[in-house]
Amino acid sequence: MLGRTIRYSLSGLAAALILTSCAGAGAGGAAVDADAARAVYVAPGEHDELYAFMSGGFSGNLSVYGLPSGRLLAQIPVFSQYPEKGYGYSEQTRALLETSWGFIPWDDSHHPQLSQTNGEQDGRWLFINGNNTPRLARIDLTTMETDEILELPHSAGSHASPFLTENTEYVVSATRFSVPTPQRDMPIAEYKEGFAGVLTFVKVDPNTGRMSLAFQIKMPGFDYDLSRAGRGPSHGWSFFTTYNSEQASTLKEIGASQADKDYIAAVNWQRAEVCVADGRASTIPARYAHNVVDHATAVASTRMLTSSVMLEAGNCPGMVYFLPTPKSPHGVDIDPSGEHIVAGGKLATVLPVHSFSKMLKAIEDRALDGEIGGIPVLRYEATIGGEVQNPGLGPLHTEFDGNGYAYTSVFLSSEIIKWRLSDYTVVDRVPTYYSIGHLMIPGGDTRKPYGKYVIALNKITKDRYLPTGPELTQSAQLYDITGPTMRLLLDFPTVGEPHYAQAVPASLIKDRQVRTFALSENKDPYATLSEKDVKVTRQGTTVHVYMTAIRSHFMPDNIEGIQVGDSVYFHVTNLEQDWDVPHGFAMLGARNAELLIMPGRTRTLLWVPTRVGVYPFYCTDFCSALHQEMQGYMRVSERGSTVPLQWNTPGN
Ligand code: RUQ
Ligand code: CUA
Repeated sequence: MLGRTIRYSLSGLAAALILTSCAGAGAGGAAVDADAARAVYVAPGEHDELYAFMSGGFSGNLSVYGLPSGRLLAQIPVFSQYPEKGYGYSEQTRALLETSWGFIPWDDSHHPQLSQTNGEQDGRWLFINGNNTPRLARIDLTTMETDEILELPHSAGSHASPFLTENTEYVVSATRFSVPTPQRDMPIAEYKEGFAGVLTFVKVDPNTGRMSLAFQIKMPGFDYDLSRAGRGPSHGWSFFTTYNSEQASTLKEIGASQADKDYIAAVNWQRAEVCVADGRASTIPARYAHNVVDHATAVASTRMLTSSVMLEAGNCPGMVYFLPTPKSPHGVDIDPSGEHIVAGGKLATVLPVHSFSKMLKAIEDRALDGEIGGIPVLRYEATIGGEVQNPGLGPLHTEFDGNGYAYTSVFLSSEIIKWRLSDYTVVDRVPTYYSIGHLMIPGGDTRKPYGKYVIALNKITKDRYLPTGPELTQSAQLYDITGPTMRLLLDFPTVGEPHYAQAVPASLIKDRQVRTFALSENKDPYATLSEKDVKVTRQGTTVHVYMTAIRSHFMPDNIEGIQVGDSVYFHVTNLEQDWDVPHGFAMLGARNAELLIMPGRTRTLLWVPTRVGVYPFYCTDFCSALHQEMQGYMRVSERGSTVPLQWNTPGN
């Protein structure tokens, strides 16, 4: 407000200076001009140019935004129950949240990754990690629904996850916290002797996307933070940052910050495949859940698996090398050519960039600096391609524009730096508001970035938005990177902490969006495909209601003969075959969720009535002019009552 008042009383340069300094102090931020507004304006009825998939952080889910407008389009539930859609509550989806620990209704999701073919986005699937209870999820981009969740055994905090090889051969994941492997009861003070870090390679079926655990690699007990796979010449390798190579087991903020350098672990997974085929790995007991949605029935089910293939890092020569890297690095990112391996040395004064070709040469020349647990350590001078000077304080993550420039997020100094890959020189820097974590260029981790925008994913917003009590929104900021200098265009709030995000040109997936599910192909065991087939059955205290929904009624809509304490399963089939006509279902006193049923689908909600009376249910989604009439009643009698089970049928 103050900035605006002053602007009217000044003119020209003086006004601009004041506006800029106000924005810098975060006083409402007027640092952008009308050009910026035009650049992000998507007129009513027009579509955005890109879909952005943003991790929901501690919400455990994923949100979909349009870019450049920053408009929120959808929330995709993944690791957390989502009552609005009945996700994780309906009988068809509950199994997705099963784990070896039992049913877990939440997680912390960090890194969305779009599937790739030849190092380019193919618009088929999106993978995302569950960080707390280590899991990987796959989302089908034609339905924007979670299709599969695989738990990762021998892991603890799957943070370096999920990072894809360039043809989506593998989804790769590493444990952040080393733990006793296999798990056992042991003193924490014996961390160095007994704890290990495990890297997991999950195979992806190229036709269906189905995941299966291929093999794991047991590594020294460091913390494994982030990862990226090589591409082009470095295809076949995956890179992982490590910290706490000191192997401190307490007060890590000090203990893990002693050494000048930690390591990037370079893992040749094609070599690992050979060692596994040669029988150098052992099959060890494990316990993990694999949850899959059957496409015919649209019902998820869980299979518990009991073993995994474990390769000791030291038992497969030529598979793993350590690249010394200053200091407690965070992100590791590979440029579109596959040559530059950029580490985010979060406590380092320079940004170290290893060279893949020098790394191969160092391996050939045996330019070694000792070994750790049978893993050769390469000499820093032999692998480093260059150091970016003056990168700011706390560089974390790097993405690429495909035009020879890299963009690195810098947490402590709250900025994005743009630097040239050819000579490691910083050419531009812009502030972010505030405390940027990840950043994202659409396709910025592929061979072909869509280098028009960079998005800052910020941890803290302070005074940027209207305050909302003690908890403030996190946010994203969109910058134009088509010119020589970066230009801020837009701030927009995000749902949960936007750890990472990926974006894809809308043209790649928008025409493949499923509009309805074919009713004739609905193989849900409780589907009711026409109104004349509706029925209610009782077996002991279990009641199954085979119900249909179509504008603007449920059939049956009146049911009597239900008793207190029954388990009533409402199997509601949406008979609509039109786009954008879901029906909702809500039952008074239901203690789990409502349902949202897509056209052609069946969803099931369990209701256990606890009181005698007559209670309504209704459609929660305003589907037609007579939506308010879309309702019915359940009559609940005493346990043991003689009221017969009855329901109305069409025309009756
Ligand atoms: S992390 S702010 Cu969870 Cu990807 Cu770097
Ligand atoms: Cu169906 Cu409202």
